[in-house]
Amino acid sequence: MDDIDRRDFMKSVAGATGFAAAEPRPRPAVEPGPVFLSTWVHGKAANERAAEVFGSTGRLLEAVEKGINVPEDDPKITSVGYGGLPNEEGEVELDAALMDGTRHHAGAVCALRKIKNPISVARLVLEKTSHTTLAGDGALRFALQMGFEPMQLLTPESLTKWLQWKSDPHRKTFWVTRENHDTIGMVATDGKGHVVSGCSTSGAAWKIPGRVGDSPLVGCGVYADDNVGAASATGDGDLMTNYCTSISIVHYMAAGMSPQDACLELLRHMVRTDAKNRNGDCCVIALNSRGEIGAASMKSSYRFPYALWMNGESKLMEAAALY
Ligand code: SD4
Repeated sequence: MDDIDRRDFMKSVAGATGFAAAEPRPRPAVEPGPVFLSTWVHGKAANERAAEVFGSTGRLLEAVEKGINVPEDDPKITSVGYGGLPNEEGEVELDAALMDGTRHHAGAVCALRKIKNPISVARLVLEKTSHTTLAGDGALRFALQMGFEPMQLLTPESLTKWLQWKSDPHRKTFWVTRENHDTIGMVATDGKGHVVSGCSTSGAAWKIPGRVGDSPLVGCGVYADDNVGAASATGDGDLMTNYCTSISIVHYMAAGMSPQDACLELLRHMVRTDAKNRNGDCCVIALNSRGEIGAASMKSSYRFPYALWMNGESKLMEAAALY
């Protein structure tokens, strides 16, 4: 197919799907410099570490990985890595994914036990194998082969919380409803058009063992394409997985929307298909390869703080809410 035919073909596919084809965009006259955008308050320290690593190595994928390691290592954060709340049997199972917008390829791990840095294991799936996703025992065996140290991921605090939950005869379970939140999602650009998306979580607390949320799924918790931008998501993964949130946002940006409009449009689309989604816990972040950013949550009652590192400045912001 020559170039013109290919463009027409991409446009007709885009029309049929409602999405525009991702054609390379012209670079801006003034490069924006690196930008790091992360979910939640703990995203601030993660961004700062990522910016530091990027400053010393110039490697964006590594910067996002090391940034995400910060909340993974922090036992006080009960939704990510060490100290993350366990499944209903009291075992911590972690999900993570890292996607490189240049290679258009990701590495991911699901339901990984005993290893506190799933994002680093996900990076090695990307770098050292021809696979994209490893799950469960296989993911653990791979991590051990790569030299990761197994450890008890429950902290005294998370064990106490699990015991309290377990002893409550009226406890909520995922056989009925759900609870617990946070997760780290990070999207970044080097300021020269390269983008990366990463996400790491212990998922829904008290989940049914083996449950996989949206975070490690390519197109859901992460998506990155240098021709357009990158997105990530946090909230109710059992809901958001059904909307392939991150790839949808990137496709909205490819169709010409700003990252902010693309985030809001994804949430609007969720409500158009099912009005009950107005009450969903859904938060998304995005940036385009020109360094413009967006962040949105479905409802203002579920406040969504996010963290931005740009031009050497690190700050916390509050996302726009649709309702
Ligand atoms: C999940 N989306 O496993 C994750 C959890 C999360 O804010 O992001 N909570 O469903």
